[in-house]
Amino acid sequence: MFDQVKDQYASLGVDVEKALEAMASTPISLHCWQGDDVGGFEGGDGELGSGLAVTGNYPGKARTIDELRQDLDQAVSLLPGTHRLNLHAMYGDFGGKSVDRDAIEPEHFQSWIDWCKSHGMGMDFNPSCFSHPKADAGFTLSSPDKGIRGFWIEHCKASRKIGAVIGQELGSACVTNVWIPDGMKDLPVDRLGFRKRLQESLDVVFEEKLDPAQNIDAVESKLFGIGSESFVVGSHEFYLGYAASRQTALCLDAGHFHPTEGIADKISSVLMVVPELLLHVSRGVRWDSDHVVLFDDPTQAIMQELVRCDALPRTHIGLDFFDASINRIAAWAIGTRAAQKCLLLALLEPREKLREAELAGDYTARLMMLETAKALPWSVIWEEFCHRNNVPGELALLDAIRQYERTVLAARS
Ligand code: RNT
Ligand code: ZN
Repeated sequence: MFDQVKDQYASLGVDVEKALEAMASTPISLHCWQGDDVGGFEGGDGELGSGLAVTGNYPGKARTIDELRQDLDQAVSLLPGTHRLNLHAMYGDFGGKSVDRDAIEPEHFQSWIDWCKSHGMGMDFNPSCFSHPKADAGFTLSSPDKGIRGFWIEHCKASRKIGAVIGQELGSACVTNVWIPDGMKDLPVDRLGFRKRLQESLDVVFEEKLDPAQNIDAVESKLFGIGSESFVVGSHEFYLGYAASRQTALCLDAGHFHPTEGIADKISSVLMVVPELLLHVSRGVRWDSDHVVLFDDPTQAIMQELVRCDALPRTHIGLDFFDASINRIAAWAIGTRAAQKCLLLALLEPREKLREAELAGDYTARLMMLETAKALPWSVIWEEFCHRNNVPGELALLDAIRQYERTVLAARS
């Protein structure tokens, strides 16, 4: 079956083995926070704030570092290919001590680095500028309070240093992504003041030059959050300008735009002005609700753009969703595999033929071929990819998830 399908693709000028090689060498950065509803291990109340919300109370959530690692192991065993871990600063291994955010050190992340090393995985990092008393007033790096601003500047600086150690130890650059919740429920009168302060703070955070082979800085914009409906300091325009002028990477989160506004069309433009792109592949439903990613049109469009623009080498693909209403490991597996399936479909596109048709002005052929490509048996290639990686195919996935639920998660209540 596979060989037959391979020939079929070859007749359209598509090299299936090359597509599979690209799949194998494109990691997805697994966000640790799907495993415990963005709780972290600081030993506080784990109350999520700053406009983020996780709904649902599906049993079996990871309560400790060991449980989270066990769950990540399980998730990884369901994913074809080699992936990365995306860790938030609040998930440090603090050994029961209370370490405030401005005091985090590489040593608090050594056990995660070792975990990644033993798994042959790279690692990405994020300062956690939310769910903290010093973020409760709604502002961090743009706060009018100098002390608050200073605290978060120190946290972000410490995070970059940790990022560099991660990159050095794992031999693969760590993407350290700064997202802050700063914004207002109601209409501000001094937008400019907040944005100037944010720019100044970021410039201090990024002052120290780090080796890009170890740490890559990224900044993430947002449109609105719960409690920041009228104003977000770090808007898309703000960060596009910031990243372009400072040559940092830009993070596009699929849920951070107007509900019908996709990020796919932004990719080619953004890559003209910033060196690298970070994606938070997510799915907003009516709002930035962080639903599990699906094999849907917006995600397909994102992956198509990455392939069509030859942008994979300059793009870091991360995920950002957190659903507590379903089995959390299933959420990781379904969402990550959906992103991978979209990428595979994009890699299997008869690109040359489509491009030729477009350049010749033959839009009839272009439209027809796009439809034909959807109808080709791409899922046979997907099953082959799963098989070569010794992970369950689509029909075996649910059983594997249920088995772990019965043997491991059920014991956690
Ligand atoms: C919030 C941003 C941010 C967070 C994570 C936890 O709207 O998307 O990326 O979801 O850092
Ligand atoms: Zn995000």
